[in-house]
Amino acid sequence: MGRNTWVAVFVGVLIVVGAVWLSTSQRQKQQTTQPAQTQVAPTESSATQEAETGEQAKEISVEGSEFKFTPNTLSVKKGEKIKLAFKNAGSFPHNVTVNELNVSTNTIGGGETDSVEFTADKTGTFEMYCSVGNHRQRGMVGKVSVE
Ligand SMILES: [Cu+2]
Repeated sequence: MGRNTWVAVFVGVLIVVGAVWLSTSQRQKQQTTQPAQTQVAPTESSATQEAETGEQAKEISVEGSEFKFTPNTLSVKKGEKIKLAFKNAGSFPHNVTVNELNVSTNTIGGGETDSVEFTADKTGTFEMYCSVGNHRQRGMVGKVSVE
C-alpha cells in the first residue's frame, strides 16, 4: 500500500475513535445529569400528592391487651394530624378512648385492628383508656401528652 493509503486509513481510524469518544462522553453527560433529574422528580410528585390528599397523618401504633396499652404514653404535637392504629393483642374486646381529644376507636376483638385519625386542638396530658366493662378500673389506661 502507498503512503496516501496509510494516511487515509489513519484519518479513518481517527474519525472512528473520535466518534466513539464523542458518543461515550455524551452518554456520560446524560448519566451524570439523570440523578439530578430523578432527585427533583420525587419532590414534585410528593408535593403533588400532598396537595391532592392533604397533610399526611403521622401514624402511631398502640397495642391493647388485658389490661394495658403498649406503649402506654403517647406524645403528639398540637395541630399535627395523627393516625392512631390500634391493635388488640389480647383476647378480650378492647378499644382506645380519649375523651378530651374526641378519640375513640371501635371496640375490636382479639387480633383485630382499627384506626382513627385525629388532630389534637389543645395542649395538655390526657388519659386514654379502654371503655369496655371495667377495663379502665383494672388498669387499661395510658397518657396522651400534647405539646
Ligand atoms: Cu379493654
